Amino acid sequence: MSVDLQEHFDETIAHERRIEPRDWMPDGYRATMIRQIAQHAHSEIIGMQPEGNWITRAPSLRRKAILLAKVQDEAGHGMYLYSAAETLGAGRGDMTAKLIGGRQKYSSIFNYPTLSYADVGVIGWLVDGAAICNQVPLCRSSYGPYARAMIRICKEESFHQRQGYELLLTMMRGTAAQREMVQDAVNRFWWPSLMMFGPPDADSPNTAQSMEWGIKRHTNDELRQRFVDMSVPQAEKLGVTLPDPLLRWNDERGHYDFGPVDWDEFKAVIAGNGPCNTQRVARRKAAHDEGAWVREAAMAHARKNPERVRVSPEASS
Ligand code: BYC
Repeated sequence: MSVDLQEHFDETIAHERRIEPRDWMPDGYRATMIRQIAQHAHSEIIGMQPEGNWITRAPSLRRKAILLAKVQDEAGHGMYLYSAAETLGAGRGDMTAKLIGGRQKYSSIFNYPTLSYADVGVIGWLVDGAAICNQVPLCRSSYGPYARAMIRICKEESFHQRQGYELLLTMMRGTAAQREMVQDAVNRFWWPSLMMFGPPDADSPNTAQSMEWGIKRHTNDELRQRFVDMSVPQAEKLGVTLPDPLLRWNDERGHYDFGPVDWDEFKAVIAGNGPCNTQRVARRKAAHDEGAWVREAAMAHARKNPERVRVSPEASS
């Protein structure tokens, strides 16, 4: 590695300019970007499952159309993100194999079951809300293709969040049983939503380096706090109780204090032992296997029309 290349990289980061695929970058930066983008892409794709569970049982045509559009958006997000990872030399087939083999992660949140239609609303409100909190700063991430993908993703996530909140407002204006369903869903999803931001800063092995490289713009704890501060007034307006007896405004800090997150549960979930890990990965593997003929057909088509279609050899794996 020449000193010039390292200097150019450091200067690009220091001046808040973007690293592009053609640029030299340290191996560690490339590996970190692939790790984060692959994990993010896998989350979007696995994230289709919990909500997809309710498409055939949506309570009205309108709700079904909204949910279908949302789940399709998640597929699109996964595709932009896999493409962004490919610009770093990662192969899509390889990333999928790593996901299925448990060698790459996806967000812990998608290992919880969706037990009622209120969960669709709560996922929109809290899970997409947490995603927005985490992802808006990533629009300024130092790796160009990732930052640009995040701009579109965040716009769509913000529609997702609103549809969830609107669904919940509607249910809260309904019957006592509907209000109970919403409260039950909030009780189940609140703590796992806080875990989406990752381990506490003191136990986060990647944060310091990722902040230095401009990949992450805020620490896990900063974003978690921002999410809590944002959610409390929304919960009040909705008329639900957040399941944390220690949640209260702290005048001195200018933030809400909140109770301890169960990090043992988080560790178990990311180690593969959450309520739905096995089912989620098995479903992903089955979908991948069932789609083999589509990939083969696309490759056969590409071979017949080499001028019109340019695909990477990786697409067939
Ligand atoms: N779940 O050093 P840390 C969505 C892992 S998609 C699982 O803090 P980092 C949506 C972490 O990977 C949501 N694993 O890591 C989709 C690392 O392990 P490895 C996904 C987690 O990377 C559809 C280890 O723990 N969003 O919102 O600096 C429908 C130590 O952590 C989790 C993204 O991926 C977790 N929650 O920070 C609706 C956003 N947390 O990789 C919604 C982009 C941590 O060393 N990603 N780990 O084996 C990020 O912002 C960062 O990667 C994280 C973690 C904040 C998640």
